[in-house]
Amino acid sequence: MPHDHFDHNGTDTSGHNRPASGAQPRGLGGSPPRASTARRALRLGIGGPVGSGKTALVAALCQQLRQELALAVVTNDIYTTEDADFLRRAAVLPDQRIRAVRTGCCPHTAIRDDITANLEAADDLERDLSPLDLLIFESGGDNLTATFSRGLVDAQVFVLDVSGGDKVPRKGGPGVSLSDLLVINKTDLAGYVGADLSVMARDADEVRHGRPVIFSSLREHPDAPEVTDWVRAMVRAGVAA
Ligand SMILES: Nc1nc2c(ncn2[C@@H]2O[C@H](COP(=O)(O)OP(=O)(O)O)[C@@H](O)[C@H]2O)c(=O)[nH]1
Ligand SMILES: [Mg+2]
Repeated sequence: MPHDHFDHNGTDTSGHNRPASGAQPRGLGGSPPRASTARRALRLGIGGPVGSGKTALVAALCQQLRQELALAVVTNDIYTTEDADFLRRAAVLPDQRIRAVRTGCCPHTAIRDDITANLEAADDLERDLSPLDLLIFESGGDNLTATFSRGLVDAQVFVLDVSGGDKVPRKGGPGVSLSDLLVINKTDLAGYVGADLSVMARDADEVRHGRPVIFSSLREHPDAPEVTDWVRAMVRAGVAA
């Protein structure tokens, strides 16, 4: 693991508290090289319904990109720090590169309307870990209307899964239609729920007018290779404002 060596005092679980002063890095010898020193981190939002595979995707991205990019993650849950705890247990990044925001309200509000807690968490991470190449925000699970404020993220990924049925893409909504990337996950379950992937592909193309769609099975391909390539290309392209 290319973990850098921080102590664990700064593992803020609210997103509001400053890390303890002891949380300063002891050494950055293991830090991955930064892709560029000229621009700030790409801020990438990952939204979508509860259980569609957002945290599994965040874990995959961290594992695939942590050696080549300096990255950190902010999770959003209503009452708990469940997703951050999962990512820490899975050791996808050093603990202090993972912050949990407890939204206390609909996570949709915290990523679109009142983004203060997320901005604070991002500022803390940028201050403690700078320079970063990539900052990932995972929204708490939400419905099809979830979108990120452009004041918070530069690009957004929306994750659906096939178990809701093949009707979901044609229901549209801003996440499905307007996200920079639509991921349709759990293709391994399509046969069990009678979902026709070609219908999902056709309907997604229709509502997205050429914006990209990637089908994935994180069960069969936990590395999420295509999504990883897409994120890598976004970072390299310098999409960050
Ligand atoms: N069968 C299957 N299960 C998956 C896949 N991706 C994620 N899961 C499982 O779906 C559940 C919810 O995933 P999670 O990442 O927590 O979803 P989130 O609520 O969107 O963050 C977990 O039990 C995952 O292991 C997949 O591609 N196929
Ligand atoms: Mg999650």
